[in-house]
Amino acid sequence: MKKSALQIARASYLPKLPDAIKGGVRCTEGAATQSVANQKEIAELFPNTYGMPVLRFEKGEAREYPAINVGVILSGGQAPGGHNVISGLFDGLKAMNPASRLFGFLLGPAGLIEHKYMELTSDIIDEYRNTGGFDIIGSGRTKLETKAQFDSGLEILRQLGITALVIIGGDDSNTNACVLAEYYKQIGAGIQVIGCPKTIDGDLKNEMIETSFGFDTACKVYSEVIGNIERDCNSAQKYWHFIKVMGRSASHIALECALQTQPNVCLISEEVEEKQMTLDGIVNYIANVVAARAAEGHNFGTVIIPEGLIEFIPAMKRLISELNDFLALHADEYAAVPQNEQIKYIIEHISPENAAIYASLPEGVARQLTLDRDPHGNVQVSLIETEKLLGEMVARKLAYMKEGGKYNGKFATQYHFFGYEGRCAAPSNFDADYCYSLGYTASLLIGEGKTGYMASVRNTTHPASEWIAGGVPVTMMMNMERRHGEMKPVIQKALVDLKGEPFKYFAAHRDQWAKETSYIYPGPIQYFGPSEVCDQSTITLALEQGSYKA
Ligand code: FBP
Repeated sequence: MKKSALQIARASYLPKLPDAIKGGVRCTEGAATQSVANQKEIAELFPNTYGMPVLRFEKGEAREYPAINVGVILSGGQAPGGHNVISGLFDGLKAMNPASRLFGFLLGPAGLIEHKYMELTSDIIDEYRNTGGFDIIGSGRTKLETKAQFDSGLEILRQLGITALVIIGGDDSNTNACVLAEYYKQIGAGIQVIGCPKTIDGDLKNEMIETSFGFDTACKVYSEVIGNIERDCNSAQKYWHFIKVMGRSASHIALECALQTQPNVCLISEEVEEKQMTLDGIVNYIANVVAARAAEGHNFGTVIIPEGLIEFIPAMKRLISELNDFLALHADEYAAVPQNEQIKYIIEHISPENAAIYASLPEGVARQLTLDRDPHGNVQVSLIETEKLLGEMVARKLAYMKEGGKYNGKFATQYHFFGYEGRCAAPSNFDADYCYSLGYTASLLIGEGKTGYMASVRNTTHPASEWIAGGVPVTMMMNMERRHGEMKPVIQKALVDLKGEPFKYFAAHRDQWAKETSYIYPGPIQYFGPSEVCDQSTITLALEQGSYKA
């Protein structure tokens, strides 16, 4: 396969490992742990994997490990660095015993259930070191949650002589990994299950997991292009750019991109929800920023919008929920309504409060809210063009303000959505090292015979040599949440903490960024060059760990 010059040069990059795990290791155990909430319920649901201690690897004597066959699965959305998790796992297993073997299940958890797999040999692994994407074995969103699936998985694991499985995924996939670990332990299957924290969304993090992998690279890619747009915007001085960035529910990506690029406006869904903001309130906020800049002769600007915003606006959430229920019950009747009467039909059939909001939406968005439903009958929020919704509503508001003499500028818009552009980028040095260390740590957890653990690498704002590698029991991160009408044990999702340092820093500067043109242009990720250019962590992580230098 033909390769780019960067791919060729990058293939020889040797990811850094924490010093503590470079040679022989010993595993130290902390005190027994508790789940973050609902301790009694979670202890009852996980009698075999609850309460285990946090583990830490320290330098120790080299020792012999038996050869072992291990399986690996990539689960959910792509995130830069997945290939390095697999290469770290592979190298770690081979370092423990060169006769160990690694099998990859294809296209996500479905590969395990449907017995589709391939052996990952050193030739294959070498092709994928330090590359982006999940294409080495593919990924998928099949949920691993029923006994039948677990049993079907067990059949192929037994056939291949696999006694440990590594699941690389987000909060839901790692929750399911823990349920699987518990089940295999309960039935005495002799299969260990270890998780690795993946998602560009950055919402799988807590005291023991400082960041999920991929967040660093994806945010740097989006910030590069947002910076380029800001520079274009400041050069031509004629457009307002409305930029939506991925992040299904949490706004970590939007916040990090704002910290890196200092746009005129960035919305944070968690704040919108806490302040119970209305769509109108958000539109007024943006329109006022536009008007204030216009008064200074600046008819241009940038607005960052988190993908999940719409579901955090309380009134929109209620509207979407009523539309979900209504369309589930009246799908056929609605389908028979002629297209030009569909909006009117909805307005006449839903509650007056929701009908008023629905009627106020631009036609395109109103249609998206009723047409695009997922297999569970829910609207697919990520397909709603929130950036256009806000741009069009701000334009309407400004026209109204103009009539009242409160605005006298020009408002022309450009729209962007950045998501898939960043999920498979070649991992930054941070992600390349972090992912490799996570995979290597997973191999050590396997070597220790552990199950129900997630690989954890901490102290990540320090040089990689000082990183702390270990394992955290998945049950420690769990609480009970309502899912599809039932209370379920799940890993607690980390939304943006409005009392946390990253948000506080943003909130302290946003008025200035709104008024002035304070753009920062981060430029592309650098893989070779001075450490202060190539090895920076995200600003979120630096602010959280108290190492940010403004
Ligand atoms: P994961 O949580 O599975 O890592 O995926 C995150 C994400 O990239 C979201 O940011 C986005 O909303 C979603 O996946 C898109 O999903 P899909 O890849 O199925 O289009």
